Amino acid sequence: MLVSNLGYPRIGEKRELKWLLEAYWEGKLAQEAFWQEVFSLEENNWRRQLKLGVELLPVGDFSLYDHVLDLAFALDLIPQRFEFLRGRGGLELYFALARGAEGVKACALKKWFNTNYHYIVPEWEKEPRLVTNPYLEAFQRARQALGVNGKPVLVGPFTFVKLSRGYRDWREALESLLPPYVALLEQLAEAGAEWVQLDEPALVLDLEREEVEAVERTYRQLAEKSRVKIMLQTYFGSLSCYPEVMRLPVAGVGLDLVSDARHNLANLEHYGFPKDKVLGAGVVDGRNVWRTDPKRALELVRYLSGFVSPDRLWLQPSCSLLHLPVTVAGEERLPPELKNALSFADERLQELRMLKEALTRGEETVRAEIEEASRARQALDAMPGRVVPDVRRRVGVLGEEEFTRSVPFEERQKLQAEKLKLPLLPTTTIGSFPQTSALRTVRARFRRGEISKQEYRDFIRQEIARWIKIQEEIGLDVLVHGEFERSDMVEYFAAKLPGFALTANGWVQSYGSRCVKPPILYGDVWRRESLTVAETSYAQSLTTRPVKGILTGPVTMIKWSFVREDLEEEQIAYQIALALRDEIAELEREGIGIIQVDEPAFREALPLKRRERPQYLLWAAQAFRLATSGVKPETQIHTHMCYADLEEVLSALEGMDPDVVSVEAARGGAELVKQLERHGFRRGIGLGVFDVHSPYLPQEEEMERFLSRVLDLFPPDRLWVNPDCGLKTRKEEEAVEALRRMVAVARRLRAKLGG
Ligand code: THG
Ligand code: ZN
Repeated sequence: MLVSNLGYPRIGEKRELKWLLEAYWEGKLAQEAFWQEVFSLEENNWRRQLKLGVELLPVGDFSLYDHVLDLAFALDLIPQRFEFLRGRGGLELYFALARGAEGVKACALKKWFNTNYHYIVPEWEKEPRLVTNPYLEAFQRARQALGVNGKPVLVGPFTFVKLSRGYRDWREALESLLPPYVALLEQLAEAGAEWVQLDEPALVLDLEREEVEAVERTYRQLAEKSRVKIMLQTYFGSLSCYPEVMRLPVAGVGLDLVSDARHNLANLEHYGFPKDKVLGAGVVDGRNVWRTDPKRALELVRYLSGFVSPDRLWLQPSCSLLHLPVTVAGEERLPPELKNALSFADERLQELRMLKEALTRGEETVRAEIEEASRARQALDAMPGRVVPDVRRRVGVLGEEEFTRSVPFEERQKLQAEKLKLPLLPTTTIGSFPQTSALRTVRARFRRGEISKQEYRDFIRQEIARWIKIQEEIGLDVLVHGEFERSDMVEYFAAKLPGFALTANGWVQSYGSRCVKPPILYGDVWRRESLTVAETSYAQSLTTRPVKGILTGPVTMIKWSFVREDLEEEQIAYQIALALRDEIAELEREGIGIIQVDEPAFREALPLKRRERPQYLLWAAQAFRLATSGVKPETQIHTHMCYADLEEVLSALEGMDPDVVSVEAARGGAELVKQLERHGFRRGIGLGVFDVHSPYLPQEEEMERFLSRVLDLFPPDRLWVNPDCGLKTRKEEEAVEALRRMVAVARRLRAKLGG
């Protein structure tokens, strides 16, 4: 029985990788020094894992930006538009794909399955071929530095194809990957690697018959042609082609026995486990932060021992630990009962070692640790705030009327038009404006206690007032306060809502050097104080134009946090929804007539398996309605989603019963409008007419052409004009100029329409 790890957080305990990357990009760190520091971080990560008892050390999972990009790069899948950069060396080219370069757009970022991690989408403009082998290099570094025979980790061919774009035919693409994979594995075998972990999370998706057959073909050939042992690693759910995968000639199969474990276990029970393979048993959670229940985990492993002999059993996390912060140590500001009940990456590895000890040397040897873990879990359950009877009662008695607006949309539309008196094609923004370095400095000083709460608040108010003026000057129709009080919206709301806790240093990589610090939702959620009323109504007091209130919806609050497991997500969503409902009622009382509840995570929260989607969509839409349906008919409810790819969630969008939806539309917007019309979606729709993530200013002609096209398909009285997302990441001058142009376009079209 061995302790194996699938991947470790790259970013470093103190976000060392972030600082190195940013220093290098800013030209403050020379390339040689950069590499040296990066390798030392990588080595440090290895040492930590070894010290914590990892026996099969993942190598090559560390990445300067993203592991999917690493593989695309090794396979020379460099789009033509970057070719002119080749002369500048590998590192420049690599970062250009990730971040763009002068006049050249970066490759797309997409969510890695249903996580909050983004990968770089490989673009296939030509045949892949192996040009470098970063896994071999990492393997050799580990051996040289530590004398360890590491386990190289890379994305497997099927998942790689699934995540890529630009090939003509996926079958051909998969086929074309065989030679470079064989070469890559051969180099590893040559260097003395015993095992290679090929990550195939795509095998937990719903697969077509033809896809399963292609997977079988690919792995048969790979296994046949390579001397290294293949651990075919799956995660993020149960394997959707269990019997087929078990028949493959690979040396091991890794299963996620935490998320959706039921199905994997049922398959194990039904089909058994092949005698010729190693079972990589994902028995501790790589996605969530709760300490493992050692008794249950031991029971699970004992059960597995009935199917596979101990020498063929690896204990491992359910997926890479990339999705967890590094360590709980140092989180002294958390309530002790909560801190004790948590397990981040390092603690997960300790749990694995403890399980191994218990199973190989007897439970007595780790009796104290087992008892301690059980006690910690009980203490969590007994924590104040874990169960708040009033909250449970309120959710328990919800009736249909709390989920339903008093009048249907068609009538509301008329009442809202009368009250708001907006022009045709009203212009607005999504909520956030650029956060200046002055603001960030003031916030940091406030956090350090160098300035008072009053001074901090005054500064925020100044920013709000300044931007109300700017928005009036630009001529926007519906204003926002600008969200200057929020660094990260989820963190901001979590800080105010009982039931959430914030860590001091619980960073998780989101993409490249960017990290988030997901709140920990451990208790019942309720609204103790106003969340946004002060800032929003202050903004409204400065202008006669309507100011739109901006909140974050229940699904996004859940999806971007680490969430308790003793209560169904549906129930948690209703608790959050009720807190928002009270906030919205207060905003309404304060004279706010338009309220936007953002759900940017609505789509990524969609379960990977189709069979689980209808239920999710139902409660997710209900939670939104619970939050928003208490308002008067003339109060207008908006929602915002950060993408145009709405096909999967269209029916739920209707079920949310919003008055206006704003979406990204800069690409494929006309298609989206047609789709919405076809589905009979008769609400207001705000089309993102420019891409806020691009540093290039939008052209008026382009926006005008786009909107004119849309107006051929869509009634002008339900069309809004806005950027495709918040403007937080833009520079102030850029944001102002882009909005000016947007308003100019809207006005011209309005004149044409005779409005
Ligand atoms: N909030 C949260 N999760 C998210 C997003 C968010 N996940 C998806 C998407 N948005 C991710 N996008 C980003 C964009 C910017 C940053 C992180 C994720 C970012 N982070 C700062 C950094 O790494 O320097 C840290 C921010 C801070 O100091 O709080 O810039 O909007 N929860
Ligand atoms: Zn957005």
